[in-house]
Amino acid sequence: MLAVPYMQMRGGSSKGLYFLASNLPRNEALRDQVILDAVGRDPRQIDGLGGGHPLTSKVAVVSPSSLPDCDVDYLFVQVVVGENRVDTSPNCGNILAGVGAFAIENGLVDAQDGITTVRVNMVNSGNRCDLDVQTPNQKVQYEGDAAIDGVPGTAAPVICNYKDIAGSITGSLLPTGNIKDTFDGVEVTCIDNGMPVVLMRASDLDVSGYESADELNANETLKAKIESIRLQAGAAMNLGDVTDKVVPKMSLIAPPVDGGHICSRTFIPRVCHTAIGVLGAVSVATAAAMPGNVAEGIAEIPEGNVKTISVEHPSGEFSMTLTFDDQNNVTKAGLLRTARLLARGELFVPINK
Ligand code: NQM
Repeated sequence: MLAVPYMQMRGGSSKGLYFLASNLPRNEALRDQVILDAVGRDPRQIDGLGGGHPLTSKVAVVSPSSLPDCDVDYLFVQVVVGENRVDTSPNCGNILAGVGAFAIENGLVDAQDGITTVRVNMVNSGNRCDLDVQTPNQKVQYEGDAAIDGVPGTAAPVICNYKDIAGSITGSLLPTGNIKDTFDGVEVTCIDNGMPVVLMRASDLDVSGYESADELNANETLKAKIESIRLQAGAAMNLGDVTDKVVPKMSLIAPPVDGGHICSRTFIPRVCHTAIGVLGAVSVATAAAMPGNVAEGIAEIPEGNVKTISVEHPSGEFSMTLTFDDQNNVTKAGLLRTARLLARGELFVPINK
């Protein structure tokens, strides 16, 4: 067996394995085989450390940055549950929340006394995010008073400041060139502000948008309709054939009911998220703030160039502060996450099959 040093962390409302790139094979195909053996190849991931769900089947590969103004490069790898393959097309803002602590714990960044800013180059999208990690006495602090929905208890805050994330994967904020498109007779808004997402009015798909994730996951008719729209929208968003990709994500939207600005139920892309992805939420909020989008008349978006927008989801809400320029581009997205170190040590993977 090959012994691979690793850490397991909860990053935001996801959980994943974190590796130094230097501890994995350099060759990408071999690296992905090691990752599949580490996380698990079967639907239950019984022969690996994954949890059998997209949110617990994730990996961060971290290395010193190739860019002069960043500290580390972070590659996100989604292990596609039960399909024995990985997808590196999307980014993940939840796993990102643990990257700062991981970089400091592994000596890639020197901790300051107080707060350490770790400048991350997000390799999947080529965008940047600065993470403010709590480091009193130059040690990473995981415990604290910050709470995020989808995670029990409280932990130390990690402030994530994303820069210029429009068109992260598709090349443009509105990748179809339109604020609204129609697929299978359903009006949608296709957007990419950190994550390619398709917004659809829940009522147009014969659901309320307030159902639990379990109820929506049990609705096979709905899931088939969403997948048909996804395949057409993906091609129109310059993502090609998305049959085997985990983007675009699919968000059902409805009027807010719990003090937020818009209510969401997001498929990632075939399982309904029990909360919402970080960058998924940023994309939903950005779309909802643009004139003519499919959420007009549904979302209640605050005025001004700097807006704090709360996206309701099945287990609470997700708030972020978006700074818009005069062309309605988001120049900055600031949000709160937490992270926790769960385990560190060596993970064993077979060498010969
Ligand atoms: O959108 C789920 C998650 C994510 C991704 C997903 C994420 C993001 O909750 O930035 O965080 O959309 O697959 O971790």
